[in-house]
Amino acid sequence: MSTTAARRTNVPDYTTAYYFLEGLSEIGIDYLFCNFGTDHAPIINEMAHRKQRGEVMPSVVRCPHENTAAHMAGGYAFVTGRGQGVLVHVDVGTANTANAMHNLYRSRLPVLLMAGKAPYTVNDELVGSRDTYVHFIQEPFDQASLVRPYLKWEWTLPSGVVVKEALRRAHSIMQSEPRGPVYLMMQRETLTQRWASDEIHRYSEDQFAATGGGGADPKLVAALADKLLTADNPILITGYAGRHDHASEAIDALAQFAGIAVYEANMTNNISHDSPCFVGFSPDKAVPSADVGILVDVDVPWFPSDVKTKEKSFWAHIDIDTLKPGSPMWTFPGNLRMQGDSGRILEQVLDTLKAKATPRFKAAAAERLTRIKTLRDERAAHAAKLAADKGKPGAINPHYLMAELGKVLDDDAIIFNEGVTNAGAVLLQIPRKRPNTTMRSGGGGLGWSGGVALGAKLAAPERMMVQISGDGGFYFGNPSSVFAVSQQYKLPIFSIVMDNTGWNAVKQSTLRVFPEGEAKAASEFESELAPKVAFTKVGEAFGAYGEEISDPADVPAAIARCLKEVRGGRSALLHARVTKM
Ligand SMILES: Cc1ncc(C[n+]2csc(CCOP(=O)(O)OP(=O)(O)O)c2C)c(N)n1
Ligand SMILES: [Mg+2]
Repeated sequence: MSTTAARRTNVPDYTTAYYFLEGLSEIGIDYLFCNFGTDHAPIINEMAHRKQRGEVMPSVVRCPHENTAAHMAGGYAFVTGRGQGVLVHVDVGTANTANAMHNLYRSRLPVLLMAGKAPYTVNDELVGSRDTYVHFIQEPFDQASLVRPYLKWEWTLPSGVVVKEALRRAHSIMQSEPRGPVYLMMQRETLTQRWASDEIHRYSEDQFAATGGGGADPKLVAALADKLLTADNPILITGYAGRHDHASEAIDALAQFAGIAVYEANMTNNISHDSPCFVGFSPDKAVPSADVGILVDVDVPWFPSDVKTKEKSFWAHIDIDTLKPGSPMWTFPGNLRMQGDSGRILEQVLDTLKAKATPRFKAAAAERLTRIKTLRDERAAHAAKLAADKGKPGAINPHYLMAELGKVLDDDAIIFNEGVTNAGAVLLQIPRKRPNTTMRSGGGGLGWSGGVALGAKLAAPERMMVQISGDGGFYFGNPSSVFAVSQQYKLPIFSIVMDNTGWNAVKQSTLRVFPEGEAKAASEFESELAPKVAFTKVGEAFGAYGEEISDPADVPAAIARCLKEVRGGRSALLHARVTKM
């Protein structure tokens, strides 16, 4: 008798799927966002088995659409930093997550995507063999290719004996910086294999932890400090440093000490807008005259077609992801680049600068702070002026709508800003005190904000989650699935649809490329959508509170009613007819 066989007589054995669920819990997966199919029979059976035995396993959140499932995992990771599991059906379910995987990859959010694969046996040779039509047509040659551009790692589980090892590897990779999605595929025959419990090894976090970002080489730090010492007009641009509180604090501290104007460009995770040096969301006017620039956690600090840097200007690039290996082209300046935890690196820069600071530098920095204050005051006045125009019936001014919302949201609320051409109004009118309380997707796949808001709510039930989308974005988000999950799992969110009657971004893009073209002459932009839609009914179908407004006079009371409903435990959907495109 072999050693394994001998052991099996004494040690209880279970299926791969049983250990798979245990392994998920061991790597810290608390939630599985699921959309099931025939591939999951072994897992569903073991879920019942483990539940019956009172054994630990992740909680299941059933999502009617995979777009919701994957984006929910993204929202959970946005709040906690911890990737969760998404379990979908073979190639077709994977295909339905592709848009979300794009968004999560570009937003550097960890997620463990998992899917079955069609069974490989057809004559009932093994438990789980093919037994239905779809098993014969759901096996493409390269299932992972459906999402491969958005993955850091992928594998098909070859045997249950390594299931926990594979999960630990998937986890270490998704959680290591820069974070992102990983993908594990499994066949039914693998999931039904039986293994003695001492054949399945544990892989502890202690020994197989993910790697984070570190500090920088002190020589490079000193080189940047020297440049700042003599800079006349330094600026700092960030896009996602706000994902860490300490990075937001480090930016503020360095900027105040050195008199640096701070911009958030094409932001995805906000820093604190309370910082006296924060001066707005477009560095376009500042870049051409900056002699020293610091890029901190950026994807697109400006559009090179619109903005040129000053000749002989010096740029430092500090980023958890300086190389952008996921982008074929990425061409922003960096006379020196430091990859690592931007907060830690900026702390190093500040310490070094403090040690070197001269009276001349301090005087120049103080003078710059006065100029920065003027810029800040001008911005605030500009925002107030825009918000003062309430719009008119049928065309509520988005700036007014957002300013009213901003008045009643607390600092802990999180805004998921999918406002597209109105995203600027959201940012300008609702400055955020706390970092990471306004999110925009790092990707361009519309339809993320509902699912992400739900996942965030699951992670932080005490906080208000506000989804803001355009009318076009609302459709992309599979809203029936979003509100179904909200109802079933008691995850109330506040959804606002800024309805400008269609795809304004598409219209504006046509006008940018062809300012005097045929489309403009004919006023034909192929952008209008159904004009008389009652979006509120989509929410109402799932027990959400719905309210449609078109008169600016109704804005404050409608927002108050919606917030009250959300606090009372159900989602609210505010359909606002805003300035038409
Ligand atoms: C999945 C997906 N399909 C298509 C697009 C292209 N696209 C970019 S913006 C936009 C219009 C969005 O309309 P809406 O949400 O109403 O915002 P608006 O442009 O009107 O401000 C479209 C279709 C996209 N980004 N993502
Ligand atoms: Mg629109």
